[in-house]
Amino acid sequence: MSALQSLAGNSHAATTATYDVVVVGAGFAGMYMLHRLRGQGLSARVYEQGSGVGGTWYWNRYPGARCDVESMQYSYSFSDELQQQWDWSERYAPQPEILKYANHVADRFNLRSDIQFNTRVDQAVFDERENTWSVTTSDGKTVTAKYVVLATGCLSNARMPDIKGLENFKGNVYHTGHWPHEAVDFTGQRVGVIGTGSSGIQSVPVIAEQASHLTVFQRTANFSIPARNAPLTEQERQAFRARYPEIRRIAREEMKNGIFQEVPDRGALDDGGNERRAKYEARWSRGGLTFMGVYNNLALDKAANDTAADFVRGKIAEIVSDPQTAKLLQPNNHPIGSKRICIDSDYFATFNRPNVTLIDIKSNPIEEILPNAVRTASGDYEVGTLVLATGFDAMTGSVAKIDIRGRNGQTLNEKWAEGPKTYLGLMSVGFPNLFIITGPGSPSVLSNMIVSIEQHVDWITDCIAYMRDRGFGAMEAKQDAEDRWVAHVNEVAHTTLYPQANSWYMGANIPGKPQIFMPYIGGVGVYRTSPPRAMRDLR
Ligand code: NA7
Repeated sequence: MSALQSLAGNSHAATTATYDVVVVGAGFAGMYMLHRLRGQGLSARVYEQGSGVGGTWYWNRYPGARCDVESMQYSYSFSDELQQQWDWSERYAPQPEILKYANHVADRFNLRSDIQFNTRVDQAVFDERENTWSVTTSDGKTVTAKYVVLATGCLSNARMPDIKGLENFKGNVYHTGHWPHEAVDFTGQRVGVIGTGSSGIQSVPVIAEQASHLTVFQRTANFSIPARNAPLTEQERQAFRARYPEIRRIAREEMKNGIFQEVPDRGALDDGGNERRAKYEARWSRGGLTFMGVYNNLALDKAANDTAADFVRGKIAEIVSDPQTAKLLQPNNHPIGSKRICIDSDYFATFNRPNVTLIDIKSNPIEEILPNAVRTASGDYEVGTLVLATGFDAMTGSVAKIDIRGRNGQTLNEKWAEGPKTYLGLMSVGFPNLFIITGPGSPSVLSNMIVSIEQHVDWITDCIAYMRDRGFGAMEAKQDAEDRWVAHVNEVAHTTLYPQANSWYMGANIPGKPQIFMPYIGGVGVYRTSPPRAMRDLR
């Protein structure tokens, strides 16, 4: 059935407009995409499910939510005026400030007039005769566009856990990734938090201060490094701003993760025990993601990794007074860094509070949620409010929700049934003129997202301009180029310790999801050298 026939069968669909480009999502990727497309004189329509801009920062409003990349680097670089004028208040920006920044960008670049809020994209169908996409939205309308850009985000599809009885719970249930817009007050309540990834680790200390009692249900202990968050001084901001062009260039071109930092020149086992410990101590005191940057082989060599993991386990034992609780909080089933390392403010110390209990649900699984309690194999824990910090269907979840049909009516979900297959994480064969920003197969979540977003947006903009200048109708990767890229992504991942963890990078947190390491681990610098050479891989 052709695309047009299939649309003709949908009585709600009425084609209302034609654009050069439809962009799905108005987070940091969608906003910058719109800005660049307008700069090319192209017409674009952005659809956004939320009522405002900001993407992941619009949805993740849970208490304690912060970026784990420092504010001066987790920001757009495309406008020097913007980066010189915006004042970040803290080393790690809290969610409300990042959302304010997103709104500032939307206003400053006058983006809102081309964004349709409260509108979900449900379907995109490629018309092979016309080389156009028909895009159907949740308001029942269908528009036509030559290009579709999925700016749907990597951590946008919050995942409700499949726990028996959840629907019978009498109190409020909140998911960290879908938090209400009004502040939630836990004062005097018995709260249960399920999940101890980054969202759980950030929210637990804040909730513990309000709740009469907090029970944390932990399935897997995670490594976490203190953020050492603090206000940024004007001098610190100025020091960064004065060097911004150089810092941004180095972050893009020379760093693996898109974050400007010192590059280690030795491995963990090249230093003696005392020297190594002193270096870990210094990084622990400084705080933040750069802890993992102290040596160059922590992600590659298990023996090297063990030295860092042992150091952090030792810190947990020092901080947590009750030895049994400390032991439970010490991660022991994955190399440090093979799951996204967490950055916290007083997480481990929170378990010294008299109103906080840790329950190990690995050895003692949750059996059922009762109207006012969580039932585990060993007993019931009374709770009046539940916080689910259970994560996302990461990297592919938001794309999979859209019914995307390419050549010969093939759906993207059919094509990706055994795992996502892309060329450079940007396109998928059989889906011409459809781009994914920071898609699976690109550095995306292993990098400073804004660095990767800007690179993809710039590439897509250049690609569209190239095609327009030459009057080309459609483009996609060649099959062998995609096959080679998928194999390369997989091969590089398996030279590291990352695949040893049951992480969302692997799709391991979603029952039934194919377990494939999704992001490209070669680093943003190496990755950046691929696209310009890639034109021969396209048709
Ligand atoms: P994560 O990192 O996926 O963490 C989810 C947590 O929830 C993790 O501890 C899971 O345990 C736990 N979980 C998930 N499902 C269940 C069920 N059914 N029962 C009990 N526990 C469960 O998500 P976050 O939101 O914290 O962070 C995502 C990213 O956002 C983060 O990496 C940063 O990049 C920002 P598990 O480990 O699967 O045993």
